[in-house]
Amino acid sequence: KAGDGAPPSPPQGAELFMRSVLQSMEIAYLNRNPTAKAVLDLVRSAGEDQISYDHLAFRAFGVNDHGIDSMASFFLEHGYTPREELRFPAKKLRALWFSPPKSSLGGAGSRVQGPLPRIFISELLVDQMSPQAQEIIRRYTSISASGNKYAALASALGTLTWERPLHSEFQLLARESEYAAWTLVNGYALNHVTISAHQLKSTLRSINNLNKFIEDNGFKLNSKGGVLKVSPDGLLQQSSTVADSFPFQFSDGVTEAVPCSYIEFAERLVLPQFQNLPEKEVKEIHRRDGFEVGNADKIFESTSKEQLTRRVA
Ligand code: OOG
Ligand code: NI
Repeated sequence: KAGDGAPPSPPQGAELFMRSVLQSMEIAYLNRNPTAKAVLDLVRSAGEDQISYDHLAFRAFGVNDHGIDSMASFFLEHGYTPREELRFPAKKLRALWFSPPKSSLGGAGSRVQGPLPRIFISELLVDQMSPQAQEIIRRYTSISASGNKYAALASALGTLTWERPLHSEFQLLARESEYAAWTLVNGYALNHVTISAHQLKSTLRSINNLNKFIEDNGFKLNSKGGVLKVSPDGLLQQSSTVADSFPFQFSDGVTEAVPCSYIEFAERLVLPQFQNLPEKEVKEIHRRDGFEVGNADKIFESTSKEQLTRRVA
C-alpha cells in the first residue's frame, strides 16, 4: 500500500532542482494572479515571514497521455509517492494526490523554504464529454506534439503546450464543463497554492481568523457550500479566494477575460490519538493528512462563473 513510511530522500542536487522548478511555477503563477500575490503579501505583512505550502494543484485532460500522469511523472521521479484517488462523478473528474519525500536538505541551502508541499492533480474524464467537446480536446492535445512530456516545464514557463483555441471552442467547452474550458486556456499552469494555516505563528494559524483577516482586507472568498469547507471528521478545514481573470487572446483575434488561478488556505487539525501531545511537539505527521471529496468538490468552484461574478455585500 502506498504511503506507508517515508520514501528515501532524493539526492540533494535533485531536490534543489525540484525546488527550483516549483519556484518557477510559483513565479509564473504570481505574475498572472495579482490576488494570490496580494494575499501572500498581506499575510507576510502580518509578521508571517515563513509561509509554507500545504499543497500545489494542477489540472489536466484525461486523454492522449495528457492526464494526471503527464504532470505526475516529474514528481514521481523526484521522490513523491502516489496516495489516494478522489472521484467527482458529477463534474466528470478524478484526482490523485502525492505526498512529498523527506527533505534531504535539512533546511539549509534550499531555494524554496520549508517542507515540500503535497501535490494534487486532477483530470477531466474526457470520454464522458459530448462528441463536440471531445473533438476539441482531442484535437488540441494531439497537436501539442510531445507537450505532455514537458508538463512541468510548461507550468514553470507559464506557457501552453498547444495552440490557442478559437473563442467559440472555449465557449462550447465552458457550457459543458468550466473545468474543461479552464484547462484549454491555462493548460498546466499552477491552479493554486495552498497556505498551510496551522504552520503560521500568529492568531492567523486558526483558519477562521485567517478567513476573517482576508475578507476584512477586501478579498472575496469562495462561498460555495459556505466559506469554510470542513471534512466529515472535522479535521481538514479549507477555504479559498475566487480566481482572478486575465485577458486571453483567442486565435480568431477575440480577446476576452478568462478565469486563471486562486489561492487556498488549509488547516489540518491534530488527530485524536495525538490530542495529548504538547503543542510544541506537534508535527505535520500528527495532523489529519490527505484530501476530502466533499471539500474539493466545492473548492473546484473557485474558478466558476458563479463565484467570479458573485457580488459581496
Ligand atoms: C482543485 C480543487 C480541489 C483541494 O484542496 O481539495 C482542491 C482544483 O480547483 O483544480 O484544491
Ligand atoms: Ni487545493
